Amino acid sequence: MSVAARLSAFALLLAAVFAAAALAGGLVDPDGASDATGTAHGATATPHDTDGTHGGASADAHGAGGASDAADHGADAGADHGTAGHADGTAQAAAPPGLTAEQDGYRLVLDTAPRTVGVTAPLRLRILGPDGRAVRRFDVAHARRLHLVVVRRDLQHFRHVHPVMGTDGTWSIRLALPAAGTYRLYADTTIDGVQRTLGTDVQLPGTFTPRPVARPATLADAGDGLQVRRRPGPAGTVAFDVLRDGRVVTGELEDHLGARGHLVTLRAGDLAYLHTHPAGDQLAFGVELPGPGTYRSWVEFRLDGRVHTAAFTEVVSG
Ligand SMILES: [Cu+2]
Repeated sequence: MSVAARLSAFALLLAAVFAAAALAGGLVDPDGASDATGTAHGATATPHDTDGTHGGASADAHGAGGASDAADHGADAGADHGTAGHADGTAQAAAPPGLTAEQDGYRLVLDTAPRTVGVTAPLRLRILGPDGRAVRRFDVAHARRLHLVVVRRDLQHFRHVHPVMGTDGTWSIRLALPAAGTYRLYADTTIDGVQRTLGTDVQLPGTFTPRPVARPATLADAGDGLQVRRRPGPAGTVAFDVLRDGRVVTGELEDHLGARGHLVTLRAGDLAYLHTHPAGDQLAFGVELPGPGTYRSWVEFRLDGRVHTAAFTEVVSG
């Protein structure tokens, strides 16, 4: 056997071992190396958008269910669709995004976070590149260079905000976390065309009373007298109708950060992260859930110049 032949035999063996390990861990993506599809994993996204009026910082913040401090829904910046998939061609497609603070040498460092329940305080983070220095050049994906999703680990208190970057690469925003507990923080970025979502936790001291994930339902409240109804969409998608006084208003939806809507889905337990955008003009999303589990999704859309959020639970049995 030549050296080359032996090497490739070894590579095959390694691949088989990794595949077996991945199967054992139940982490196999149903599509195999599907990170390049750009539907769920790759799609970047974006949301909320508000020009923040916090303390003069121009960060924007938007809370679900009206829990946001200083949320004031401003106009979108120019939309730019940078829906890059994980086009790095590596074989790391098995794990869903958002589970680690480091990926491909890029690392999320949380410098400052709120420490007191209900008190608006700075949150500062940096994304360090493979050279160990703060990345300062981010691609614009859905009108923002960084999308920050914050949610308590029991899937309550969802927030989607947009920090502002300083010249040294530090991203800051002022926000208040409404209750004690451990929050998961996702920094959703695109750098050189590759989208990555890095995650870390923030602990907020106090008496923590976990709440169960809401039971699956087809109708959810979106505030301001609006409701959202979930239904099967075309071609295996999941679609949402926005209702006002029981009437569908989907046709009047406005663009929100470069898309008709946004869908963030988290898996209960490990909090794997999926961020999806509709392919067309409707709120219809091709979500590829990575396996059995309970999932909580927040659909975000803009109507009457305001961003609205409705949350849904889905249980996928194994
Ligand atoms: Cu965003």
